[in-house]
Order: sequence, then C-alpha cells, then structure tokens
Amino acid sequence: MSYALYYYPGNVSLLPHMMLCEIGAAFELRLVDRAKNAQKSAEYLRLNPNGRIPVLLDGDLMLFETAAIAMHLADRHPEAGLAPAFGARERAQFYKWVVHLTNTPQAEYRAWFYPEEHVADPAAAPAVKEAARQRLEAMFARIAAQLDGREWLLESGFSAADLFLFMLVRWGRAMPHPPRDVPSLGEHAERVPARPAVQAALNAEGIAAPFV
Ligand SMILES: N[C@@H](CCC(=O)N[C@@H](CS)C(=O)NCC(=O)O)C(=O)O
Repeated sequence: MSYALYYYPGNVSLLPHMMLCEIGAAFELRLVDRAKNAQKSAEYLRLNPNGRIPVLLDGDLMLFETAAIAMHLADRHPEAGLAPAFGARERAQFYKWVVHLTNTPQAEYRAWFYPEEHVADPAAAPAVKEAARQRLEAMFARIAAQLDGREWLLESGFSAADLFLFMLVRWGRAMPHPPRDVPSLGEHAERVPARPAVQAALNAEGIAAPFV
C-alpha cells in the first residue's frame, strides 16, 4: 500500500497527514507550493480540477475532498482505530461529525479568510468577514456544548473527527475570540497534539507550538 499526499503546511491537508502518521503507513508528502499558485497549475489540475489542496493518491486511486480522504483512510485501516467499527451506532456519529466539520466550520472559514470571494462589490468584504466571524463563533460554541465534558467528540473515544476539530480550532488562532478560548475546545486542542503521531505531522509541516 503506497500513498502520496499533496499538501501545503497547515492547510486542510494536515488532517490526512495526521491520519497517515496515526496509521503508521508509508507515504510520500508532495508540496503544492501555494506561494507560486501551484494548485492552479495544469499538472495539479489533472489531479484535482478544482485547484484545491489536498489530493491523496492511494496506488492508482486519486482522491480530492478532505472529508472523503479521511473516511477512506479510516476505512482502509480499521486497525488504527480512527473510526468506530462498521455498523456500530458510533460509526454513524463519526460520519455526522466529519460531514458537519467539513461543510459547516471548514466551509465558513473560507468567508473569514477570503471574504472578497463572496462579494461582487469589494466594499462589502469587511461585512462578509464580520458575519463569518459571528457564525464561526456560534458554530464553535455549539460544538463545545456537544463535547459536553467528554475528552473526545465521540462517546466511544478518540477518532479522526478529533484531528479534524483540532485543525479547525487551530485555524481560528488569530481570530478576535479564538475557538481555543472556549474551555472545552482549548482543552481538546491540548489533548490532540499530545499524541506522538500528531506531533510527527506538525513537525514535518514545520508547525511549532503554540499550535492553537
Ligand atoms: N472542500 C475542499 C476544500 C479544499 C481547500 O479549500 N483547500 C485550500 C487549502 S486549505 C486551497 O487549496 N486553497 C487554495 C485555493 O483556493 O486556491 C476540501 O476539503 O478538500
């Protein structure tokens, strides 16, 4: 089994990178140099016509969309314990969290980081950014409430959904009210990088503490 992950440090590619380290699989990291807009190069567009990072190659299987990559990796390596067993009730909760995290806070961050993409009139960009801030804060408050004193998102214990949440909390570290300041999210975000595999992925991407 051989993997290649097209990544950029700290981008959403960090999720499959952390998972590959948790799995202990052999993989090759291939930098997509965003500084040179390499994600829009003809060569990269053959891998992902959307021009977005990441792409995972699993042998001759080519995958884009991080949530799909995450679920695929969890399926391929049940022994890594990154998702509850097939058919278990908690497996459904795992799907719920992966999909929620990708289509709710992850998607909302796009408006926070790139508000100009969401407006026809550039003067409206600050208002879009402010609205994204408010929505992200509300989203993280709801996620924190659902963590509800547990260590991990799922009652059954640690899963790849926790890696996803950690990455999203990290993205908000420069926000006016960073998600790490919500107590249960801050504690969760300390637990995740205590894992050696997560440390390995962060180190490989040149990401140093403080992580969130
Ligand atoms: N829905 C996609 C979104 C991927 C995405 O937006 N990636 C960002 C990096 S975090 C990117 O490639 N940005 C560069 C660009 O939009 O040109 C996924 O989850 O894989």
